[in-house]
Amino acid sequence: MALALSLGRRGQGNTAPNPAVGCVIVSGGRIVGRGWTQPGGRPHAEVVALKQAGDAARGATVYVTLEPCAHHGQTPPCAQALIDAGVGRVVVAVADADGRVDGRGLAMLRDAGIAVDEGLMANKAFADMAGFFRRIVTGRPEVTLKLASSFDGRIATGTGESQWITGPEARRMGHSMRLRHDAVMVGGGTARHDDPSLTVRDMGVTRQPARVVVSRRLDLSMLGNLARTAREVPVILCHGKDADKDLQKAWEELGAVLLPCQVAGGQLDTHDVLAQLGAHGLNRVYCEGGSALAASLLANDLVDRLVGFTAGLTIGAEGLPGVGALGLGALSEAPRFDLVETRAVGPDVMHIWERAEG
Ligand code: AOF
Ligand code: ZN
Repeated sequence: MALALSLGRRGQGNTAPNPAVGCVIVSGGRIVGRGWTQPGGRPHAEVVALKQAGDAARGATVYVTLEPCAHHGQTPPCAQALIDAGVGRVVVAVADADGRVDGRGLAMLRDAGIAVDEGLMANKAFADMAGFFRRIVTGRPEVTLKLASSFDGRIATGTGESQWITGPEARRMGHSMRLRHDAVMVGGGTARHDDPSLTVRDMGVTRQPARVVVSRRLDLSMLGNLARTAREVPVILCHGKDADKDLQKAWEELGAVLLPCQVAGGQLDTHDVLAQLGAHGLNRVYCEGGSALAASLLANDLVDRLVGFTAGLTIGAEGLPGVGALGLGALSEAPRFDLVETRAVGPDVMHIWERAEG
């Protein structure tokens, strides 16, 4: 199952709206098939592993990180494929919360006389596929908030200089994290100020996560890097329902996907922004700022993971803070996260935190 989990992670950021599942088929103490959910979400992991195993699947044990599907979706059900292949036993890490499956895959296997065990390494599987489960259950994707800052939490000097606070190693690590998400997201201010391309570069990859910009008025440059590359790598614009119609049309003509969102208190409502992104099929979103978007997500309790890259320099109070005002009344209201990893990355330190449950 540990191997199935690591195979599953190969698909992370590449399978939405499907979860990134891994599968290993073992026969006579040998691995005869390995598979993971393919780009775009299909074929499913089990189908890939079964194809590799061929006749060796007969009587074999199958380790799969998610309950095999039972529905006739875009492909025939994996549970049926496992039955047809004559496997002897199926070990599943977690059940599928998708209403079309939801225990039916396990029941189909058991009804066919196959031994089924559930729950092996369930916590790990649940964590790896948390984005999928969150979207299926709550409608919104899992959100990682990244902040590359000075020791004192500043992302730019008072004059707006920000390149570079952290070193090339941290930037490279940041790019590899982009790849494991379905989309990279920034606020309109960051898009205007930095003119980012938000793509993954110099890593030998062919596939790019989508780029999401959250901009109430759509007042973004149509000559910048995002607009220039909108036909090659998807650009999704979350804008206010009140945004200028001509701008909406112009962005659509450039190839962007437009998602109209609710406005609350003069700002885009990030609850609705994430609901729209979930409805669009995104499971895992990597937010790279700026300070206003970060503050809104945090204030609305919509951040699941923090990734910090901290550099050994201080910028001082005149610098731009990484997170805007949260309007906290007391320290006890501050969103809390638990430390899960720290690592030296070149001259900087990376720290990863996950939302404290309860
Ligand atoms: C599996 N193995 O590798 C994955 C599964 O639209 P479809 O037909 O591709 O079905 C999508 C659903 O299948 C998805 O919502 C989830 O319940 C399940 N994903 N199932 O047996 C896999 N990725
Ligand atoms: Zn399936």
